[in-house]
Amino acid sequence: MSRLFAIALTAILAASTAAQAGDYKLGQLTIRQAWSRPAQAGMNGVGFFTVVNAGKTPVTLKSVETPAAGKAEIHQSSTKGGVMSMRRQDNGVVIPAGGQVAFAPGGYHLMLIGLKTAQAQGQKVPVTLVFDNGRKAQVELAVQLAPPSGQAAPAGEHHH
Ligand SMILES: [Cu+2]
Repeated sequence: MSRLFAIALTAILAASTAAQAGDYKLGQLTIRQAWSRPAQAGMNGVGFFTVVNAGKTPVTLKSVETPAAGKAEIHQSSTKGGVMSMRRQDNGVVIPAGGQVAFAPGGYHLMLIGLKTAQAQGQKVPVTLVFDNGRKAQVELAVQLAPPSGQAAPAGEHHH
């Protein structure tokens, strides 16, 4: 391969992997398409996004912090016998090396318990994602009615 060609190829690769608007980078992690739904003050809010781990080691999302609610937890929804329930994920959620996990309706989500103010469409809700390596990602959830187009499939499905 000629040197010139190699340089051109590198440039193309760099362009195609450039972060999209609304992506948050934290080392080898990318947090994509962070969003929430409208909700009233005092109610619980949600948080959805996809975490992509380009690194060679798994990373665990341990906890979440937000000034927007009394407290924030990581939950997983599941359906058993037609009944949907939610469970707090006290051990966090592992993002596999070279993989991704979607926080999406029906699966993993952030639960913002006791919203201090109403969340209206178009607003941004600040949350801090705390990972097991001690690093924190500041993310804004875009309040909207429907999932962003092209959002990854719910948690549990892996993409290669
Ligand atoms: Cu929940």
